Amino acid sequence: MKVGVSSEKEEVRPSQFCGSILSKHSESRGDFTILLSNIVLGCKFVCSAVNKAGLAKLIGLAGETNVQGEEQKKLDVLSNEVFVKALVSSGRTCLLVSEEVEEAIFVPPSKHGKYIVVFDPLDGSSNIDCGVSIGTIFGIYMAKDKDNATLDDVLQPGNKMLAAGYCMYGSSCTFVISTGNGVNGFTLDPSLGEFILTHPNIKVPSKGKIYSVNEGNAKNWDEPTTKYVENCKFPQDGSSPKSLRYIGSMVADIHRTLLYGGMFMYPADLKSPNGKLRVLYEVFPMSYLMEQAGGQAFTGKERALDLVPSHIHDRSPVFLGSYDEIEHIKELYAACKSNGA
Ligand code: AHM
Ligand code: MG
Repeated sequence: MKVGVSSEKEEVRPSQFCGSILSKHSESRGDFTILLSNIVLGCKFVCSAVNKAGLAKLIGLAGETNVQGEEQKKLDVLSNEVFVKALVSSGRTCLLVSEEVEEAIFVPPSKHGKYIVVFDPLDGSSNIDCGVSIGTIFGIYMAKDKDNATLDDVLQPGNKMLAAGYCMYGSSCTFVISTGNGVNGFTLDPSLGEFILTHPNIKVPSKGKIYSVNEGNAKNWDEPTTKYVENCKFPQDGSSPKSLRYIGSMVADIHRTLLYGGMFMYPADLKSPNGKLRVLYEVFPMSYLMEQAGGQAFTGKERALDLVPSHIHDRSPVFLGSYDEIEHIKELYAACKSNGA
């Protein structure tokens, strides 16, 4: 019997989806495949740690504060170490940016490779202790000169990313990736220890019946966000109200949005004019995936992937989801601008 969810499908691994990268770089020697294998290995390791977190006493605070001023959890610390080691030891990276580390990490020359990886090793950390889905998010850039990489190599718009993806540690472990040629999803078969292609060529529905936002911030929202959510609840066109779903783990909320359609947003508000989510390793990878799946990502001012970060830990408001939903929020921002609001 063939391995996979459908008996008609061959077993396909994430590294086999490197085709579009390899064809863009005819000099390719399999470096990207090796890099991706190490990322996947890191995900399997973190998945295993997440699954036994309660038993191994890996939940709770580690007693340190990260660069965002948030308390680090033990699993955050562990996940960061796992990915830094996996990426450095791949010998294919020269520069790393992690949510958990204040400064960019310059890889020692003996391990230099041409890729730059930006990542959030364990996103949704407020959900760890209650066993709700959490995940790893990553994006990959290419350095101009691997032996002289600088911060400028990483302070680039998201449209320069070569690939992006996430791994969700939920009721199953799901790895989703795009190398610029569509989006594919894989599910970890724990008995094999391998990711199997279960969601080929993911396309986000052009309309959606779900909106996803932390509504506790509503009193500080701007007018377009307020109007959008009001319209979700009290549509004026006779359509049914939308459902609200908010997990508070970006990976899980985006995964649902990719599969079911709708809108996920972390907008600006009066308290946080730049929103909460980090440009390089949260907004960009998810925006890349959403566009590759046929959806859109918008900041309230521009296409999210056109942003140019000026600092590695910059934040931005973001609206991600079905094509038509993002068109709607764009119209609301445009109307607000023309009214001078
Ligand atoms: P984290 O990197 O500290 O986990 O924060 C990011 C998370 C996202 O996964 C999620 O979308 C958001 O924070 C939830 O924030 P809030 O609790 O303000 O709704
Ligand atoms: Mg995060």
